[in-house]
Amino acid sequence: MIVALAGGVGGAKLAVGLAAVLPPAELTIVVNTGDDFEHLGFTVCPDLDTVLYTLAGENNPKLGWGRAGETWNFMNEVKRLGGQDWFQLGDRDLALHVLRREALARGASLSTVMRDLAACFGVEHTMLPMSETPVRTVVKTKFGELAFQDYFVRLRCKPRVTGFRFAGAKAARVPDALARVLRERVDAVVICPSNPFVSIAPIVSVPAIKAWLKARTFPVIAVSPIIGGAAVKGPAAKMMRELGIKPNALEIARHYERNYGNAVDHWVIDQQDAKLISAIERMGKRVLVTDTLMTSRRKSAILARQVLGFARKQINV
Ligand code: FO1
Repeated sequence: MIVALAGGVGGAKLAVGLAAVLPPAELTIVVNTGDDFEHLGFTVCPDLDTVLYTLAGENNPKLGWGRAGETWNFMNEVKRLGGQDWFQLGDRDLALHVLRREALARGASLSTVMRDLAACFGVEHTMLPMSETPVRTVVKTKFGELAFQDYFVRLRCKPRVTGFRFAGAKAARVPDALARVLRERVDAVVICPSNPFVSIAPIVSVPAIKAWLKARTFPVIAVSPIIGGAAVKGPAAKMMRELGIKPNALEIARHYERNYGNAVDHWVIDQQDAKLISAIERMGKRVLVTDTLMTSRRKSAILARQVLGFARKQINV
């Protein structure tokens, strides 16, 4: 069983690659829910929906979120009627939000709702929320705290960050299906090239996941989300600079070491960062250098195959 920890666009892309090379029985994708929030009466789950739409081939590659071929009549009308329009919900995306709200209101768990929605989209691979209960990323700035979507969308990542916290993490309860995976034999964990602060950190803040990684007997392979000193998409490099960390693959490896102890055994970095190999190896890690820029589903599958081959080499040691 391979377990992938994923959030955001980078996470969704590698998840698609892993799903292309592994059968459903051999892959579990654990998805960040720290971006989630209540908005217009809906429980919005951006990373779960991005992974779902990307696995289904229904994602909007231009926006990096929501559905392909989207129309915006609902949002235009919300705006005309004086409602909040800073967070855009497309008409096709809206159907999923209405049905998710209905199911949650009936008492269905988030993992059940996502499992049923995945089935509607023909997605056979298992994608699980990191927690059935709310865990919300709070962004700390010099001027106070911001809910994640206020920071990310409403304020377009402009505020300088000073730190993060994950409200609800202590009480987080993993889905039963994930609790079973955490008890099963796992071959390796792949940390997808997602934002370490607001995609991976929330997942690792869930007590059952944190304890599982600490007591692990399997290798953990992380793919750097920083290529050549910049994030492929999103605010990861900006956040690193604001936290006084030089945005490069080496500093990402050091960041994980500082924050999660020896939680990552080996690193996959981009060929643009080959000069950093020896410094990362001096940390006691093995390094795979390859083209990590996933500009197509084919490239995602190629990277996934390389990451799995690299992981398998570590399993037999
Ligand atoms: N990101 C934006 O920058 N602007 C939006 O209007 C927006 C709407 C939106 C609607 C549904 C959804 O699932 C995601 C959406 N996102 C939007 C992305 C969202 O902010 C994610 O949290 C980020 O992609 C980070 O993962």
